[in-house]
Amino acid sequence: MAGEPQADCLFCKIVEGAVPATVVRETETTVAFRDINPQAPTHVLVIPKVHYPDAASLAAAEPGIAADILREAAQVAADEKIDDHGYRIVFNTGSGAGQTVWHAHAHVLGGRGLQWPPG
Ligand code: DGP
Repeated sequence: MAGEPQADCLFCKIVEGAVPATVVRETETTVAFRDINPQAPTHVLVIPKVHYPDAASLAAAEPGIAADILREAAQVAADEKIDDHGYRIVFNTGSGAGQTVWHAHAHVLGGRGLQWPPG
């Protein structure tokens, strides 16, 4: 069923605590944890506890939780003190855009200069 945990999903396992992660924030609907392969001094992933394969399908089915992700991303940026210089929230969507984990997630990146276009 839509939103249900998937047995083969790495991020569902992190939500369940079956795979360890460095969790920095948790709410009723979201978990935020440090990326295992950081691309910036701060690189945190914010994910919904429910399983949707990407941000677009999450937003279509659960717009309130999609908004929670953005709110939590901003809170992570404030907690990490990267909001004064600016930070980036990225949803890679589709393999052509670099998505490798098929559970919706926002990357929160900051703590260094960020180039545009991102490449
Ligand atoms: P994406 O390429 O947009 O699907 O981002 C997936 C991110 O997930 C990537 O930056 C690396 C991160 N990642 C993959 N496996 C793990 C893991 O086991 N633990 C943590 N903390 N992050 C992971």
